[in-house]
Amino acid sequence: MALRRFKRLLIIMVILTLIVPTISCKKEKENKVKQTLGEKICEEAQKVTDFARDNDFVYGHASINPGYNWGELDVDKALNSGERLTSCDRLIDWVLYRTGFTDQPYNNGLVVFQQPAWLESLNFEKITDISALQPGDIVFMKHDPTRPGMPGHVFICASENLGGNVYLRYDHGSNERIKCVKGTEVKKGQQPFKEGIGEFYYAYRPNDSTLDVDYADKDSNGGFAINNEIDISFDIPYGSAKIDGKIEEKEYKLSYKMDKSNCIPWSGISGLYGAEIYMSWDESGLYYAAEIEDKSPSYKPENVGWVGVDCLQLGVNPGNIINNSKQGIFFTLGATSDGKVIASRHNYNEEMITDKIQGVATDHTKGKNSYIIEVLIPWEEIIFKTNKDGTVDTTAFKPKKGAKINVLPCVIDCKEDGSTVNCAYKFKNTDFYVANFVPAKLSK
Ligand SMILES: [Ca+2]
Repeated sequence: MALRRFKRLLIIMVILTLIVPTISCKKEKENKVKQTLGEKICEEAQKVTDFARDNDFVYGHASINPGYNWGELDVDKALNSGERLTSCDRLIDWVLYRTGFTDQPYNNGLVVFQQPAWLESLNFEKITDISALQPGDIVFMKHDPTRPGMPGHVFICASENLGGNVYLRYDHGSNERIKCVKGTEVKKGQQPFKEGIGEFYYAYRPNDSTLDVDYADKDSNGGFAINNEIDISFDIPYGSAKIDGKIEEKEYKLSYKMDKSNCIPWSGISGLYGAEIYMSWDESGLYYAAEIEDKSPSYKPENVGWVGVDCLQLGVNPGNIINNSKQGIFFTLGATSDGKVIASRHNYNEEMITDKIQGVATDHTKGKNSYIIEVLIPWEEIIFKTNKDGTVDTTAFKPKKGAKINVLPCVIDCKEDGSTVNCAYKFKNTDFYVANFVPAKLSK
């Protein structure tokens, strides 16, 4: 009997051991999800304003969106720790980036007069009644005299109405505000602080439908983890391809998908475009191809340069010879309407190399969902000795199995008339400097 009772007890204990942690984990998760988006915005605004004050940020126009540059709130990890600039609109970018709205331009960020349309595209609700503001609302003030109809200042509301339309706010609109000189209302030397709203324009409020975007991609960290890092490396397989604008399995054994899940725009705003990229190599050179999602690709007549045309790019560091502090050798590959690839090389020995590569573009006309660019870049265009000042000398690189050749693939989407770059996609933690290229090597 005793043995049977013991067995029963043992079974109950085992069941309890299995069940109890599951219950407590679930409870914790539910608690985190209960936080509203407005509360989350305020929580991030608190962290960001404390960080900017403690790390001596000053007022100015950041050339790199602080969301990317300081997303981790870590001075040592920031890409450009020399520039500690923030401003009213960059605070919004920064806080919303950390909240999960990471589809933002890498350079500069969204400026104040671009933000209302952006927030509308994210399903934020427009609020026009100043007395109804809530914590987490993005509040715009009138108005920029140089841009009629556009807001001139923006901050984050941090309280309910305290009476007489007085509110607390998070605001990076001046050195005084960044240093929290005014921050005596709640806690000395800290945001949020009380300041009159002046000429209220309107506000944008995150709501439930806002959750359709990145915010909804919840993970174990409550859904707001900042993870810009991707673990990616390329083994470029040995093999020859026929440059005909058709991508075939026998030509390219491996491909890499670039899309919203693993890429960010370094310029412009877009989450809609993606590309499948392909590489291989043989003794004649590097084969590079991509199928790029774009319903209205732009193209240019022959030999007018690359700027303002949809294109495919590849940065290369042959043999990883180029110093980490420098940019790689870049190839930009646009197309003409009749399917010829226009090619230019830049950073070193800059020139149009259209006649030195082989290239074909297909479906580069309106009406298709995607277009293809396929090229062979001969090794002679990659291995060369440049200026006497030693800017780059890659002649030590020998293309062979195991040779390192880090790369930066990039896809640029321009407006249909080629007037503006909408978006340029690159893998998330990659950048122009070869230190931030994708590790790659030639394989057999
Ligand atoms: Ca082919």
